Amino acid sequence: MEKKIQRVADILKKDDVKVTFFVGAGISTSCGIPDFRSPKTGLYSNLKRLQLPYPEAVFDIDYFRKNPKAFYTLAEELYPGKFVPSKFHYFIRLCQDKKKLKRCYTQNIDTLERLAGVKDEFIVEAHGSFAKNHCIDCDAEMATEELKEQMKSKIPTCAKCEGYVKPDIVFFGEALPPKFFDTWEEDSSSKMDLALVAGTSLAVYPFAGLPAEVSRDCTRVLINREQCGDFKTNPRKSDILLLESCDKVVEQLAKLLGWEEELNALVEQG
Ligand code: CNA
Repeated sequence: MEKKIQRVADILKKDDVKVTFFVGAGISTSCGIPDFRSPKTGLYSNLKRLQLPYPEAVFDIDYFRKNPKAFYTLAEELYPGKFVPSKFHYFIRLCQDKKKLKRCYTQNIDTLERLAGVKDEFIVEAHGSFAKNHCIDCDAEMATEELKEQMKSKIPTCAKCEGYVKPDIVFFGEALPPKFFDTWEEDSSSKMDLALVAGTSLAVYPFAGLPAEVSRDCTRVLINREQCGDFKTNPRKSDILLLESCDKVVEQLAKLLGWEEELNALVEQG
């Protein structure tokens, strides 16, 4: 493992080399936010109490129209504000500070990359976030304070048309934000040195298809508990597989880069 992490460090140490992150729920499990698919601890295996016809229904726009309660039960637990970033989130921030960050594509809706200090220009929230809220019928916006207030006693409802309001997180059956497609077009057609895929089962498309589109001269790294996606079905000779916990890997990586103290300082400052 150490040798493989050293290979990543050696690439990152080179002048002008930048890293592009592709991350998922696994970078936030150490913050106390369950992922979807981990057996026993994942959200999908703990959804029995919501009595869903199938687990993904909780994030399905058609199901939400008929039964918004399931999503709002979960939203109360997942709502940003209760959690602090992990070592991994701060590692992304440190890459930014060291001018080594090209972009951070995230499937997460917890906004912990922002909380760790990663700037908007570097973040692509492929599945949206809780930052804004809209009516699913007339698209009127509802302020977050109002949404939170209504959540205390009922399903948030539009003042204009009485449609249900939901945060702008992308549900199954909804389009991804234009920023996702525009930024990927820009990034995939320019130089990419290092693609670091972490904490994702690479199961949700189109996001899951990105690592396969990374150019052949770019080194792909997978930091995950399991081998998955294109790393499994179409492995490349140059791929680096680090099947370990995300925080542990960046802890070692920071050590090899000589960034350990700075990373710890960021974590401690919170
Ligand atoms: P997923 O399908 O649950 O996969 C998570 C992956 O991470 C699995 O392969 C796990 O083995 C792995 N994993 C879990 N913990 C760790 C760890 N500490 N170190 C290394 N690997 C770990 O989640 P994906 O992100 O792939 O699925 C995409 C969905 C999940 C997106 O639409 C998200 O919106 C959604 N989601 C987001 C959050 C969040 O915002 N924190 C939480 C739960 C689900």
